[in-house]
Amino acid sequence: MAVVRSERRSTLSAAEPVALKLLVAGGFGAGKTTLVGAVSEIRPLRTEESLSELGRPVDLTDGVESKRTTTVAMDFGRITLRDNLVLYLFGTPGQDRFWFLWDELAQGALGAVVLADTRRLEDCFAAVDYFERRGIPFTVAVNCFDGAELHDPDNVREALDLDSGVPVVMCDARERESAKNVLISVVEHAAQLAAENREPAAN
Ligand SMILES: Nc1nc2c(ncn2[C@@H]2O[C@H](COP(=O)(O)OP(=O)(O)OP(=O)(O)O)[C@@H](O)[C@H]2O)c(=O)[nH]1
Ligand SMILES: [Mg+2]
Repeated sequence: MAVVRSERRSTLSAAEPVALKLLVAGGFGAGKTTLVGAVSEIRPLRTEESLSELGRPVDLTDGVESKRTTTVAMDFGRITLRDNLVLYLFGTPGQDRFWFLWDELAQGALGAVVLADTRRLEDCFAAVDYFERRGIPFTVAVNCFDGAELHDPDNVREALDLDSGVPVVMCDARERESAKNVLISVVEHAAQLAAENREPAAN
């Protein structure tokens, strides 16, 4: 269930809060945990574990060699966008060995962020594929890491072979306002798709 209102449906008022679930996905080390932590108004729940020598053969750390920990289950945070709109954020683990968790995490999600690092753009292919196949609206957010070459959103769209309607935005996952704009983009995109689907088909 993507939209959760209180049980008292019959007495809904305009001011009653709506809670939406969003996923924050993307490749290993793209900044998912960072983004959830940057926007969350509650202390985010994290499930970080150390990247050990033992894990090296399984965990692909190329390009993120300085990374010391990784998410092994999920991140969880919350942000109130407006008085009556609350987003619950679920950050996915970035490594392939945790794919089995995705279906559980994605249940009831209204939409998703796919965080991309242009130095390793291919790492987010799997997340893009996942949301496309399930028809979950998503925004691609390019996390502009220091030192990474800046790319035009259209080039990123082309490289990821995205539908023209999928928003591509630039962000800094460490900055609250920047991360918040990414979430707004997802909500607006999902709302627009929902409105289009409600429109009667033209004859
Ligand atoms: N310079 C810079 N560093 C960032 C940015 N976002 C994240 N980082 C750093 O990059 C590293 C990876 O960030 P995480 O948020 O753990 O990435 P993740 O996607 O959650 O990683 P996994 O859960 O292991 O897949 C951390 O050391 C962050 O401090 C950014 O926008 N700019
Ligand atoms: Mg993480």
